Amino acid sequence: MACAVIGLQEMIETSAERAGQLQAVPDAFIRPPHDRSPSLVQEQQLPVIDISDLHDPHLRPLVLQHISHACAHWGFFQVVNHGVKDEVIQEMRAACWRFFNQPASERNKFKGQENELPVGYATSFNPAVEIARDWKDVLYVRDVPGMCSNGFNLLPEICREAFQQYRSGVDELAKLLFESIFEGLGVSIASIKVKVPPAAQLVMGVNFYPPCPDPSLTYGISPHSDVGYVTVLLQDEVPGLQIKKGENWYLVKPLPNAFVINLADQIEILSNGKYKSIEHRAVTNTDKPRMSIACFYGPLNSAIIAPLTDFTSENEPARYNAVKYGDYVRNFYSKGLLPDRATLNLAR
Ligand SMILES: O=C(O)CCC(=O)C(=O)O
Repeated sequence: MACAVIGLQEMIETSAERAGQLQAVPDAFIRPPHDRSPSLVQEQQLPVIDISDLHDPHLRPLVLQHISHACAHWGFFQVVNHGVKDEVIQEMRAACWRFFNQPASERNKFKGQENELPVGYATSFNPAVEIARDWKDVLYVRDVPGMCSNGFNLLPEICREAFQQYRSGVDELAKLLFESIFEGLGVSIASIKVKVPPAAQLVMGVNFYPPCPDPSLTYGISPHSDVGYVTVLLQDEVPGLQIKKGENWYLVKPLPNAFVINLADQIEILSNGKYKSIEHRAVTNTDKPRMSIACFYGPLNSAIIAPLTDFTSENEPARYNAVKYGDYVRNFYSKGLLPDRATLNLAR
């Protein structure tokens, strides 16, 4: 379906104000004053975990302890020595830039808002319902078995192979982490296979945030929690990602070639709230474009997700209702991004 909303990048490129630069934030992006990013952000570094020892049966328990501590206290952590080859990461970054550096006429061949197509080039999250648009465009690609064709085979040739290679590497990492997260909670790998619907769908979003004339008026991406199981995010060297812990916001400092891992809503539901899905957002800056590549792993849309009996008892009743993941996703995409982890209300 063609999308009528003009993308941010195109708006900037065709700006008549001064050869391809906007001098002010257009009204469509300006948030109400009570709903803008406060400037106070904590500097504390999130956990950084070397996961190479997950493959060593003697050292694995120690790494699992680190992961479980990070999940319980932060819900967000960075991983290094993760096994995804450096050249695969570099080629992926280059491929993303190749896509966004094309003329608008080429990019717009893929135009379509999120959740509409197997591959799409979209702007903000859901401009049809947002009070203020986010300062970003996104190239997304989906592999949702049973729902649509595998978008990775439909990408433009200038980036297809790099995306496929990158996806293979990150799939392996996600599987390793998915198992480790449950093992850290005391669920054995054998039980996970029986009790937890597999992480069988992937939505990848390449976020492109152009420099913004006044970052205090708008967000790169509004506060939200992710809806699936886990997200594996690659940032570039430009800071922007912030997460909420208690009442404070923390910057996730970019580390070269580290992946940022975060827990999403379905892990909170399955673990009956032992682990939390964490609210996060991205802010913009005046000088540098920023790019992030998010891989959102989730179950099949037909999967029913409910707290595992491992985490419920007479004293600890289920805190979430069973939900069909497809309904959860539909609800998510029908709204703008919601703060305060409000997507979880569907299971409460
Ligand atoms: O750009 C980032 O660092 C965050 C991206 C994000 O939260 C998302 O794509 O949902």
